[in-house]
Amino acid sequence: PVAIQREAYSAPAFWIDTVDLCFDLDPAKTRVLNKMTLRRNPDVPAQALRLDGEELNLARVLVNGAGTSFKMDGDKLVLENLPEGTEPFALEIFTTCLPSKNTKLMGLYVSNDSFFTQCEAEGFRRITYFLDRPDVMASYTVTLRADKAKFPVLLSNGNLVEQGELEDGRHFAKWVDPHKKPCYLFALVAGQLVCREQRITSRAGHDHLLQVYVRPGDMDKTEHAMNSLMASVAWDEARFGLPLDLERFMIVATSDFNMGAMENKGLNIFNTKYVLANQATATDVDYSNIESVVGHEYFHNWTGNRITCRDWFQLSLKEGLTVFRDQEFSQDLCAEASARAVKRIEDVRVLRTAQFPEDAGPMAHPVRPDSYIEINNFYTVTIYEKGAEVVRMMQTLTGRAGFARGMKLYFARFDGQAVTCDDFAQSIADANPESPLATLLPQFKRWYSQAGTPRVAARGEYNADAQTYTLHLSQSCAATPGQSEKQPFVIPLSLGLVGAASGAALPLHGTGSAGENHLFVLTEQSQSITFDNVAEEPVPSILRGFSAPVVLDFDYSDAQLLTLLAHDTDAFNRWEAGQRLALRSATAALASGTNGPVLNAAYVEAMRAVLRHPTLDAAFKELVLTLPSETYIAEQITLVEPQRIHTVRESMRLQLASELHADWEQTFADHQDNGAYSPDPLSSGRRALAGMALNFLCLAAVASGDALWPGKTLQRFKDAGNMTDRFNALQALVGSGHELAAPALARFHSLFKDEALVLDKWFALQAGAPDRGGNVLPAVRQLLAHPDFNLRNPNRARSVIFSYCSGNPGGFHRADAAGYVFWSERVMELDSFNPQVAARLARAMDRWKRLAEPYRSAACEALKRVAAKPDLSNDVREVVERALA
Ligand code: BAL
Ligand code: ZN
Repeated sequence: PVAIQREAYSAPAFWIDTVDLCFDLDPAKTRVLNKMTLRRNPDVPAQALRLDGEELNLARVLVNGAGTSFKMDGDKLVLENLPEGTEPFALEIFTTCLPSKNTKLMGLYVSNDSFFTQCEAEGFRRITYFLDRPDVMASYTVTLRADKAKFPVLLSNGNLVEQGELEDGRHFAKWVDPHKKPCYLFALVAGQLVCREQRITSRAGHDHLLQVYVRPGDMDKTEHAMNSLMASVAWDEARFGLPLDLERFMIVATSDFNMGAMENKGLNIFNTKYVLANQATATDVDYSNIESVVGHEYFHNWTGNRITCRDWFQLSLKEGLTVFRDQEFSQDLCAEASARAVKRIEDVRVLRTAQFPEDAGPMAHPVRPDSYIEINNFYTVTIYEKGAEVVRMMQTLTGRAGFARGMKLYFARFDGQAVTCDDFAQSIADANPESPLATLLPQFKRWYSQAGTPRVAARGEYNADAQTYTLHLSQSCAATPGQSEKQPFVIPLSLGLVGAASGAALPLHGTGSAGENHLFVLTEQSQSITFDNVAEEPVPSILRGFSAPVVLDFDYSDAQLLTLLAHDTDAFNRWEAGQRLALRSATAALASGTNGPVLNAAYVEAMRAVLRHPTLDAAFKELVLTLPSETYIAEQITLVEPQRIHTVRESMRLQLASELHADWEQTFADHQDNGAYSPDPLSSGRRALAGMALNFLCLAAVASGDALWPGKTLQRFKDAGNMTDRFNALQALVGSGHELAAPALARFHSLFKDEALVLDKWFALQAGAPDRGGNVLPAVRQLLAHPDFNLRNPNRARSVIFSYCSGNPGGFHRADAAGYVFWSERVMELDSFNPQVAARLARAMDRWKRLAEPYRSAACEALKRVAAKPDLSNDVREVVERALA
């Protein structure tokens, strides 16, 4: 396979102005008549038209109504004898495809007897021959014809302009999209679906119809998605002045979907996981995910659809920006500042546990990559979450109002176009000429071009006589594949000082900032900043709110961290202080090899103080009491012994469970909600903390042999009025390894055997359970043989295989290599029908080179076994070859 290079971009040789598609939908063989008008691009030397296609059967090609010669070059359809000049001409292509045999779930496929499409990034070529690239934007008219009884609902992008009956029990619907779009935003849906409808009037006074389509039987799970959609429409108009530009906006849910959801113009197609929720079947986390994914896809309507990407190297132009927007949306929906802080901590946790390892591993790539073999492999946490952090830093450097001004300029300049990350950054800077972003723009854009996570090393000096405090800061960034040297980044550091003795927020003098917070922009390799009139020795609170996606190295003493944990006015750094303390204990235990208690008394007492704190939010307490994950701990050390990390972390959990036992009992008692279920952040936080208490109480009970709490937990599992409480109770039994877990799991299965998304949870909980003597892998193998397991359904495959290989390091990294053998078998098995999902699973081995023996050699062998498979997809090949390089 050949790598595609960003630098090799050239404009298309032809433009496609209009596309008229007519589908005769039949699962076994669908006929597609594609009538286009094209014209040569006068800016590009005259050349043949080379159309993309994949797994299509070509029946006919007509140019201006007449037959024409053509040839095939691999998958491409090449037309050389086209009219000269730049006048439009008509091209008609008739093909067939096989939706029921489409196991890749890219292009047109069948799920539960309904038709769906997925075209991003390069799926449209599996529907018809086309210039399948995002800078070719066309106007679409789509006619769908199908058996009326089997496919009563026929949907495509835009507005329904005509529908009616055909012969033989068939019917048709014709849709016209009023907006030009790249083909990756094309969609169609046909099937037996029902819909929840809502009419709304925008702030600007326009009427719109919102619809959420699901399978019959799922209507009672659509209210939250609809509410989230309405909130999204209102938010984008209020915050960014971006209204809904369509009369009708549709969301359709399918249970077979490679991704989370897809922002097709006016016809979003969603994984059921991010649509369906009621209190009996969905947890608070599900509710919150639905809100952000519905928001995310809706916000793409402007950031992605109205302005799209020139090429796929610019993917973060729409994804980073849209993740930033969905994060802001969820924060803005929080009524309380504390809930906003909790959301920020959750987002940072994802970045640090998933993106930082990516940035340090074989798949490291810049936010705007320079090359790829398979674009599907670049829908990554770097493009999405790090990309969002880059946008967030732009907002930090220009201010909230300044950033909104920049967005306005971006739309004024580029609405309706396919553009680049440079175009976006330039717009934000140009709208804020006085801002540090404008003055530092070329350097700031290194965030787009340089991969790797920068480290900021900080050192403080307090001069009690002069009452000055100086922070010495320096930055560095390790080499990443293809980038050995890094230039300094622009790093906005939000800073404050906390009195070491008093715990007070100290006023900042000498910085030009009034108040207790200062934004210092680190641009050089090393810089210092001095604060005046610092009346007492301070503890620096650096990188407040995680103001840049960097690792901060500061040699805090335990006492300093305890001060920040108790007093910092910045909630993020308060949480971070607790994480640092826990991490420090874990790494010390790993280094010393001790089998004794890992956590010191001061830490345990600090956790007790947090639990008992009268005013802190429950959600915040739950975050503080959550120990750093095994994956995150592993990232902090050079030679990783996964079993040792698992043992150390389990012993930390047990210590928190037993030493805080009375506090957990009190916490559980204090966080009972008997009112109506509501998934709002405050109530969710209370349930999360109560669930955590139950987990620790069961853990302690298993250790002590006490039967009280497991019994109470089983009762709560039975009586729970919502899925969050029920699942937390089940998790407490499974997580503690108590014998009541087995009957509870059996009961849970029988209660929810017809609820696919709930069964996914049931599978995932078992595959992700804490390993005890190597018991998880045999359980996982049994789960694969369960009648409800179906490898072809991505959600189900993820629920077992990914939960084990990527989400359960203690169970996966076995000294006997059986976990890696299992991984290689599943990657190859999945690759034979769905390379995209297989390549995701392949990423579970990214960090193998840091493993200690015998894991390292065994992992390498497993990777080589996969790489040696002759008919491996490009998707998996790119991942495993990079891992082995
Ligand atoms: N564009 C692919 C799915 C998403 O990021 O919204
Ligand atoms: Zn997106």
